[in-house]
Amino acid sequence: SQSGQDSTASDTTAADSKYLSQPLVTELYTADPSAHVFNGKLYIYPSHDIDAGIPQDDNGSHFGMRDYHVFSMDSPTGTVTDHGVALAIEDIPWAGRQLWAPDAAFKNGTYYLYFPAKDKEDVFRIGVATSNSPTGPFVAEKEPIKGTFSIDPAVFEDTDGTHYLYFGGIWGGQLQRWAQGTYDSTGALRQGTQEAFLPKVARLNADMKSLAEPARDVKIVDQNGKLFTEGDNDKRFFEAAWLHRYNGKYYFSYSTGDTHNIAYAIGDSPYGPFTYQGVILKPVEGWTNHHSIVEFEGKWCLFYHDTQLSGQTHLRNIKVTELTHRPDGTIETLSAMR
Ligand code: FUB
Repeated sequence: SQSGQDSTASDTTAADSKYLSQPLVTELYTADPSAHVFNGKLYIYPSHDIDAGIPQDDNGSHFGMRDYHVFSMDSPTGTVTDHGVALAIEDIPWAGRQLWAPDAAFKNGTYYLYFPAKDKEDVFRIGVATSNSPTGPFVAEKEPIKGTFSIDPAVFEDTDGTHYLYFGGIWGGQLQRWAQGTYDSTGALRQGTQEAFLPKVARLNADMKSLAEPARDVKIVDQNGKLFTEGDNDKRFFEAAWLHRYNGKYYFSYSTGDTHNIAYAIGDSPYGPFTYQGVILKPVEGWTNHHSIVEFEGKWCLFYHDTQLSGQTHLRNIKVTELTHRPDGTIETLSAMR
């Protein structure tokens, strides 16, 4: 099945014009779009939202996704092709439930799909699956990646070919349960003046399926070099890590979760520290906000989602719009609703 952004846009009603852009896919619900250019073509690796019939709670239990589809586009304004099921939960030996936001990478003829899922003990882990095609089908490894936990993997390839895996998310993403380095189901969220939890990063081994080092904290600091507290919840990391490189600088972007911004910070190394700069995308319709940033044919694209098609927070639709780096390297703030 196919869904063209152009045809969707031509169906736009007056009421829809309040949105920054129109849904890329209308046949299924999609979210958390991780976009990459492989062999000159744009590929999108989103979550596939379904109504699993599970009531909404603060742990995100209502996000009960069971498989992934991969989409491709010839251009950011072109037709979107759905390549069908790329990986299903039944084919992931260790997974119990909830296939959340994935990402993908390419190396030496193999495509890698990274994804979070709860294991059979209900602990979020990050898995990897491989394919010789960017659209799958992907074959999952038997075990999750050793040394990973929590959610929202994002893989960044630096100019020297080194790959880094970023991950983590608080609340339902369980990052607070790993505060001491091992899993503690009673691990509490932080409050007020306590230091906010930090996302994680580790270099990947050449096999792309294992960490080359223990995961370390990604430090996000204010203009004075100070880490954020939990009380700074309009700026601190919540989930949805992404890294892109622009003019030799590293841009770490993420969702502030309960305050619904996509924020960003700039650093000189993929490991950080990253200095907070501001908001890329203001809150969208729906509770979650999750994005990716990719350069395609000289233009920078911001992929994101909202709930325009369903009006329900767990049934989202992916979108794309242009992102602008100003001459001084900062990014223009976008408002999702006009
Ligand atoms: O799609 C499920 C979860 O919602 C993702 O993993 C988070 O980033 C949020 O978008």
